[in-house]
Amino acid sequence: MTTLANYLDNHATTPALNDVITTVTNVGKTISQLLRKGALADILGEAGNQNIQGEDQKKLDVLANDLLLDALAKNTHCAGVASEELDNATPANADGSLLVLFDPLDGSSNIDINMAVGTIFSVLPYQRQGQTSENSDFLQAGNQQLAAGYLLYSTSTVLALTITDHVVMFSLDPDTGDYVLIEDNVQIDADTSEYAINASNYRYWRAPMQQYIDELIAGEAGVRGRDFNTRWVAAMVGDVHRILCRGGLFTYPFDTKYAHKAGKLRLMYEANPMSLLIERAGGGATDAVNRILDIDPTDIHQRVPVVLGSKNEVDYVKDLHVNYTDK
Ligand code: AFP
Repeated sequence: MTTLANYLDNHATTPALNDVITTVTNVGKTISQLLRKGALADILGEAGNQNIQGEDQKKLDVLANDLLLDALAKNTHCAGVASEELDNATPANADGSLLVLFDPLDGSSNIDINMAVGTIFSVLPYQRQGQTSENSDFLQAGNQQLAAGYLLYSTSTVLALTITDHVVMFSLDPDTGDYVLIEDNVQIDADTSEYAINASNYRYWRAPMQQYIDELIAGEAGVRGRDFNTRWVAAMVGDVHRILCRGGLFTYPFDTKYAHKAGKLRLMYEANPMSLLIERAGGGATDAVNRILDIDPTDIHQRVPVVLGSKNEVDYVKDLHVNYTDK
């Protein structure tokens, strides 16, 4: 049996990275326990305020955020933290060599209905050791990430993690508190017949995305020549986990539903970490055309359209967009 501690001792590129991932995943154990108690822990429902995204915060959004913030503030290797729930990045230890970004509770609209939620995290290098970190220190492309992962709180609590060139998965043993290795090299099939999208936004999509989904719905009778199936967890962590387990395509495309949002998902602490995991597992991740990990960020909360999953399907979406001509 290999635990996360064993794995990190043998694979973490530096003791600092080992320590920061240990801090984040230890908080994941606490969040997992709180979710298991659910309504009995008086942690469900609204917190009564909104985050910078203008979204109503759930009690657990705030609690998960505060637990991560407090733990990382005490970690000497962490120079600063950026969170979906905080307007600006929070400086931590100026001598730290790492920056940590997270969505503390992704899919929080699922909490009150007892459905899957998760924590998404990303680790970037801190280039100005000895100085107080600022928002601008976090504006690094996703291809600079030193590590990325998520905790999925579902029927069991699973950790997916990439530090080097592959993706590993651990399951949290509630009896021992250990994360136990269950997959040592996750690989995604290049082809799929399963896709995840919130189809209620169809009228807001660009024409190429409408055509792509029309083709999938046409199934065997259409140009794709085979039937497709859909899944939608309404928590990116759940959809990405399914794709890492059995392939598929996930997309939250560009839409005109809200003028100031390119799509819904955030680049720095949702799309980038998930894209690193997907690519390291042999999949693809684009904004429909461009590789997400190559996007140079301009704001820690900027949004980005996302198409990720089975490589050949992601490439099909790109070709369709690049070669699209109005009929
Ligand atoms: P919440 O955290 O507000 O529930 O949003 C989750 C999310 O950012 C992502 O995890 C889902 O894939 C997506 O939004 C679901 O969006 P819709 O509610 O529009 O389907």
